[in-house]
Amino acid sequence: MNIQGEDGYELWLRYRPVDHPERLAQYRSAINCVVAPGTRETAAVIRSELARALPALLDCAVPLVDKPTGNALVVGTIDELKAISVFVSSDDCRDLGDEGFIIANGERKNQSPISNFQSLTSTIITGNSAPAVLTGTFHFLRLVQTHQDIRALDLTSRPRIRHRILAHWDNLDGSIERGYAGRSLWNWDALPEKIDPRYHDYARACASIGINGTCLTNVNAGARILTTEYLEKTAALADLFRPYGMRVYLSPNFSVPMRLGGLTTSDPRDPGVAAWWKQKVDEIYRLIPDFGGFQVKANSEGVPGPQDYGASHAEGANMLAAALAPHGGIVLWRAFVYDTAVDADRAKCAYKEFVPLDGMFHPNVLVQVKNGPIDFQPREPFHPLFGAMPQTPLALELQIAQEYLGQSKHLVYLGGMWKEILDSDTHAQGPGSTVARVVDGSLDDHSTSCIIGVANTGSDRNWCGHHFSQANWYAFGRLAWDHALSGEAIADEWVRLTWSDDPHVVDAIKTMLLGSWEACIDYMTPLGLHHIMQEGHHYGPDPGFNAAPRLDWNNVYYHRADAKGLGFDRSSSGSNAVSQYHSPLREQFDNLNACPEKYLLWFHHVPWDHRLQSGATLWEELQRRYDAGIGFVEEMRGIWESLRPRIDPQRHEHVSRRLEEQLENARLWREVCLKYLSRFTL
Ligand code: GCV
Repeated sequence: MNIQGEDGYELWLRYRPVDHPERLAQYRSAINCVVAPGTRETAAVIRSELARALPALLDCAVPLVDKPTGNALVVGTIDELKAISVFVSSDDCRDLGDEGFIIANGERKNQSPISNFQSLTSTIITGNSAPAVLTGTFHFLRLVQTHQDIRALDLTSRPRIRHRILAHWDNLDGSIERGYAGRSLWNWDALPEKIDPRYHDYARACASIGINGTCLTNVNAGARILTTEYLEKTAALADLFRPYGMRVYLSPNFSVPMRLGGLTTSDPRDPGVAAWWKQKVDEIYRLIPDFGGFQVKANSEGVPGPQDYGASHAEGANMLAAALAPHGGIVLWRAFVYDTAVDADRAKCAYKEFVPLDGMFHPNVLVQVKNGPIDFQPREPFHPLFGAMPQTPLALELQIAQEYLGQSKHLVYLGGMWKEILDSDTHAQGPGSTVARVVDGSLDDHSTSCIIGVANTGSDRNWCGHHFSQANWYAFGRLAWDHALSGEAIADEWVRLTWSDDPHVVDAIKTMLLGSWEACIDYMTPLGLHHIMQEGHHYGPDPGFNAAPRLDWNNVYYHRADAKGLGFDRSSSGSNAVSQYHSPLREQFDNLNACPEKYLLWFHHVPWDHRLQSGATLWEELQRRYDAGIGFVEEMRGIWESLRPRIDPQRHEHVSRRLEEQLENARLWREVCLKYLSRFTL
């Protein structure tokens, strides 16, 4: 048991000695030495990771050698291995793509994907590209870290989604919009000369979970990031991230041709504007040959866009896409729009604006859609755009930062939330048309796909503010790679890697993680309530808030409490947002008695005395939910306290303090919300 103090910096890459005698013996005999012959920068990264990890995990020397002898770990691309006479059959590599990897060893020689390899007991990690081998290396290390049997490995893995990106809402002054873990990781003033070693650790962490892109700057963008000075700084980061298989993306401001280029318009239909962007994009690619592309917020929350000139979202996106296409770049065009002139129900706006544009976007444009139709609430039904734009690849945008879920003060594991969204059946092409299949492109046969998560990282020593928020960064990456993994399996891995392999600790922490999201919903926004957080910072409750200039920036707009009942009537007799879903969901959501209770107040204005499945009235059930949410936080506090002897004191103390704050805040939620709502029920 490791009870030394830890500060959380190492994340899930702690590489503590294997605390399992039988497995340790197996690993030591399976890995006498490492052969990693590559000459590219990524190969150096692989060697350095193995040199850091294996001696620490196995608590013995593991030499790096030129030729496999004895039981070696042989790591390299298929071509690199060929050069040392280790041949992998072409059949086995055919379906790997450029990111998939194989991990196999010779004990299953006759069935294994490794042919012509003499040693029966060596283990091979290979793939078609160096970054694929790096991902495989991290996967192998994870097997060792979690004490798996590695004697008969025959494992092939490739990502289901092409672009797996972390989106940083980081500003050039070092602040982070919705950042709860300190300042930005990017020290723009010191770049490009000074490279913070932490950038490497960031890239290691991302690569270890399969993230292959990072959008460095806030979607609420200024103009400066596209100046040559800042592009050179960006290029320094791109150079650093490249060996880790990560591409860099930026968020431009749509009016930058006027702000930087001195043009009189930023109208995407103006040839001068298109030429300005082409020149700017060419400049970017001269500095960053593998630049990923642009993530664009336009005509949203006051940010400029093509509609300022009477042009459409498609025209705006396509103009940028045309500049990026010759270089292989993509446009992630955000569908987070809610113009009150489009519809009085904010939840309906994006669908109404974007569905008519389906089929009009260039092939290198993906329309980026948040998981739900409002804004990263504790729970939302899936966004109705999923399944409604078959001719357009849709990127799924998730928020790892818990803007509306207690930020870095509350322990809330989001794996379950994201799985609920990914597994939601849109019924777009009959049963089985899940959001996951829309996003990975398989439903509509798109060759490109993307998932993007708003990062929760910052300069805090433990990266994410709360030690447990690291689990959400981890879960995002693992699901982005393979959305078929369960939230539970990911939680299990993360606990073993981050805390301990002691079964008691694993079970206890998993209980905390797996109950935490539903508990948060219960003590904040049960039964489909939404957007009743305090204005501006979105932490804590304020259901009565009604002082904003826009109707839909007020909390009373969302819950509509009155003497009759509670909830937003989006049924066919209300705003009819239900009509944006395919049958049979539309009918199910429309019917007060068939609507899943988790979405009840999202779709219906429900009478206070309406009886729920439990037999309780709405009012009684609300009270029960608030109590249950608080009860779970109390339970987490108890579980955590019981783990004190088994967890290092530094992290234990930090989490204990956060749990106290969470409990206090959960109680406040109950007090404020029930007091406010009781005005209408009494
Ligand atoms: C980056 C919400 C957040 C904003 C964010 C916006 C968006 O409204 O509160 O901070 O802006 O979403 O996703 O564009």
